[in-house]
Amino acid sequence: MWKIICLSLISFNVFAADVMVKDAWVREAPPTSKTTAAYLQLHNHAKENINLLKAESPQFNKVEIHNTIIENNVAKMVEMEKLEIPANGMVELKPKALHIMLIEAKSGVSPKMGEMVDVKLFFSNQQVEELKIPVKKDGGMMNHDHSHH
Ligand SMILES: [Cu+2]
Repeated sequence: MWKIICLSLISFNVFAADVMVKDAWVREAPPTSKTTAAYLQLHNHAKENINLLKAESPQFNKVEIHNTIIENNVAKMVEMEKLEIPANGMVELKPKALHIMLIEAKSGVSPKMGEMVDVKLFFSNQQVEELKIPVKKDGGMMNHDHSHH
């Protein structure tokens, strides 16, 4: 009986690590903005597709999974109900593409470079990832808040 319990604990741990998060960072927003975005890579080591179902942060009122689409030459963000990570594959969230939108910092100011943002990710395989993501500058050219001509 004891053996069975141990084995099931081990297999649960393996199962829980199906998704690996890499290279996570949060973009430092302009001083006037309460909203920013998180970017990261999601690696799926399972033999099945896994969905990212939702994200949460205690530092923000709302967190959404967004994609950026170009419509009539204008970059527009759309909310996604879920984000599929293909079996043995990878999805990259990056500026001007998929991202996790961190909406309305509860402190009234979005986090500055050097600070950390707590983000919790919920996946369809029951996996929950608790992340501490560093805030970084975005290199200047990837700001999707700018309107296009
Ligand atoms: Cu967005």
